[in-house]
Amino acid sequence: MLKDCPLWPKEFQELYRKEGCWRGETFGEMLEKRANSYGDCVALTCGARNVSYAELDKRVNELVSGFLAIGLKKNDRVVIQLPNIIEFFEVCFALFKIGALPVFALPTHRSSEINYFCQFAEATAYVIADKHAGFDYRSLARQAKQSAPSLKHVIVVGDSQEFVNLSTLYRKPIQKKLEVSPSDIAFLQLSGGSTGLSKLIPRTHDDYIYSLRTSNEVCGMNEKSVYLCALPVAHNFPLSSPGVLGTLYAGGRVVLSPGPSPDQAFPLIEKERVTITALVPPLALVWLEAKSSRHYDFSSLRVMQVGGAKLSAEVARRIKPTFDCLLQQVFGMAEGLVNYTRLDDDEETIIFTQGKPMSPYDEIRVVDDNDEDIGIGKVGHLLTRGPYTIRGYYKAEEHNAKAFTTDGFYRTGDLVSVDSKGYLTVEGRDKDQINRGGEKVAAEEVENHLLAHADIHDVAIVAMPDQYLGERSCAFVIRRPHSTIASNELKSFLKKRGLATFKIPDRIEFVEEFPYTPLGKVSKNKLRQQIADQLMKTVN
Ligand code: J2J
Repeated sequence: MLKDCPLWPKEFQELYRKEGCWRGETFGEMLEKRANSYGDCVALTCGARNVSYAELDKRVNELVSGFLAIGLKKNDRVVIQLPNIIEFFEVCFALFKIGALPVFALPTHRSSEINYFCQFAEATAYVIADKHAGFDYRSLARQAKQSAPSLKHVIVVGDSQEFVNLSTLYRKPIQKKLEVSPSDIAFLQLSGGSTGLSKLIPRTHDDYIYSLRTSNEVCGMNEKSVYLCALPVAHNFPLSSPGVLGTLYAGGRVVLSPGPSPDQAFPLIEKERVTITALVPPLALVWLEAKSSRHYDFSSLRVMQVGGAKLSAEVARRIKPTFDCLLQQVFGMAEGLVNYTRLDDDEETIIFTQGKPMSPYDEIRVVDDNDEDIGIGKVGHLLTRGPYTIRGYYKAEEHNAKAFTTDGFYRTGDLVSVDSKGYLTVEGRDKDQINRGGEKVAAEEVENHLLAHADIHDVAIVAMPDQYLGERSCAFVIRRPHSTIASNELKSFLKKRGLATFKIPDRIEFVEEFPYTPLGKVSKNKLRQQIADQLMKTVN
């Protein structure tokens, strides 16, 4: 078992097993069982390539052999940064079978994030595509090798240059007993982060597979389901709610789209007869706008899920009439808890709420600033615990003491209200994070990068309203005396430091001083108000 991962106390483990939530299955066994039951059925479609369950399992076993041959072993951490391609699944399942742990990076991450993941997780391997969307990932690998002494292998899909080519690792399967337990950590998922750098989220086979099975029930997934993965596959939403892994659990078919644009996704919906897909709110808006001018057959589509950020009621209302399918709102988090509106909920519930917890074993508390429970309909902090919500981040003892209550509830950082039927509405956030249309930016992480600039005295980053993304980021900056540094110079400074583009502040406001709270902290509330007022004035 990987060290430094707080797990459920014994009595909860027993409860979740006794209640049949955790059924003692691993991802490796899950794939083998599906290969037995659905061998000839297509598991994955990517471009012209169709891979059956039997082939997937065979390729995975070959890769297990190759991974073992280069020395990968149980509990090794492997940073994976791949686009939506079949190899993502082959690599993940091969690692699951060995008991090595994928660490899921996003294709938009750059050297700042990748170096940190490799260092912090003490990764032994890093798996990339050669190039994707015009970016050469081998340059990231070179930097990662310099910065993380633990990194022994860089494995590349495509032109590998000085690194190992993934295609050379599909070797004759060997008969070796691999000891992987369902209660082992299967992988490390990334948190959106609020304080400093992203935390790593340890998820077990047992808990994650339970979340897939429950998601499948709620979303009506079965072997006829065809799931279009338009969002980046490693993100927790398309990975598991029910996403690509839920679809494979159900014996359905995953269709991989290289990207989420209507030009990429619409033809796939028609051609592959897609039944369900998942979007973040800004994309739902783009799809709504694009639908009338593009004449594709959407008649197979039953469910359009939208989540990751708050969906406005105006946009929600347009989904069903435009696509002639059900809308499902999804409010989830990589730490665990996932809420869904149900497919048979009434219109009002689907349009105005973010759903209710998927499992009867999810415990929800809405509390005031003193952790006292508050009543129905009132806005408070959402706390949760349950059979698929973590009890602590990986190697983060100090942070865990703040992010979890002493009795194990995770402090989500979300402000919600709950109605009499148990449905949640997301009303805001008390974590220091900007939600840029589903992409999470931890203010402190970007502030620390800016503070490294010699011309900057102080900085505070807040969310500002945005019609399209819901929120964008605005950095308030106090320059050092006599400095005349401009916004574009600061933005290129951040880019050079290797920060993912979505984290670079959309706007920089130079100020002489910050407003303070009575307790002497920078008042981010006032700064948010200030920029919102300013934007209102420019609109009017
Ligand atoms: C408002 N805020 C939302 C929603 C997430 C399914 C769906 C989403 C995620 C995800 C996920 C929201 N309305 N509908 O992992 O399995 C914000 C909240 C939450 C944070 C989690 C899944 N859906 N959010 O988005 O770990 O603030 O997971 O705490 O990326 O996104 O972000 P993340």
